Amino acid sequence: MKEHDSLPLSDYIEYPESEMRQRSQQFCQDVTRRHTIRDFSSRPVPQDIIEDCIKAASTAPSGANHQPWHFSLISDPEVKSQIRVAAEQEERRFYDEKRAGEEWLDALAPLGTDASKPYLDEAPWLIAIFAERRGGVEIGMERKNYYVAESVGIATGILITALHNAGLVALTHTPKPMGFLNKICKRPDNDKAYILMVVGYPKEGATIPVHSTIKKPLEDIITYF
Ligand code: IYR
Repeated sequence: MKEHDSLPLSDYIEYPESEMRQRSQQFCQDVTRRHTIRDFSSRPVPQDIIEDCIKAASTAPSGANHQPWHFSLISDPEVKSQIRVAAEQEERRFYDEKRAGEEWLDALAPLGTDASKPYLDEAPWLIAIFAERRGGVEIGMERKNYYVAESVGIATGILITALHNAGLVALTHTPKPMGFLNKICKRPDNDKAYILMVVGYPKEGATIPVHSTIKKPLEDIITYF
């Protein structure tokens, strides 16, 4: 490798194989209990817990370590309501005016979703995740970012897992198009609204669609060489 500043890897922990097996199985069991939820309670969630989950997400690997993500944390009912109004407007075009097209609407039928998004008002937190097309490793740098969608996708995956680990539930909501989020969250045009994460506790009697519990078996998703 070329000359560069480096540090010893000091926080790696190696486990005996039996413990690795136990830990990997335990983690798999834990994340199998994660479900995408659309029935949210309005019970508040302390801000510091959300911040810890975002801190976990921000450890994600990213193109050239530019960390091309921004998280707008929304708990103000007025802002949530603005987001609901704008999102439902897009969703009505998507569902009711059939902008989605028949094939897409057919694919969504087992989820039972429609243009009504009460959780955008009801859940205690909305996290608008933005992908920064430009930025660089330090704030204010005017550099191109790389593998932006991949980087933000990985960070979002860690965020979802961290939220679940903390005992919260989430919905990865993607009203399309999401340009209205730039305006409401005061993000520059260079940012692409990536996902609107709805976060909180499940409402009493919350349900999950049977469709979402059907997971592909390993033999269908792995090939060995
Ligand atoms: N954004 C819409 C539609 C939607 C699209 C997909 I792909 C989903 O997996 C679920 C919903 C909505 O939130 O209803």
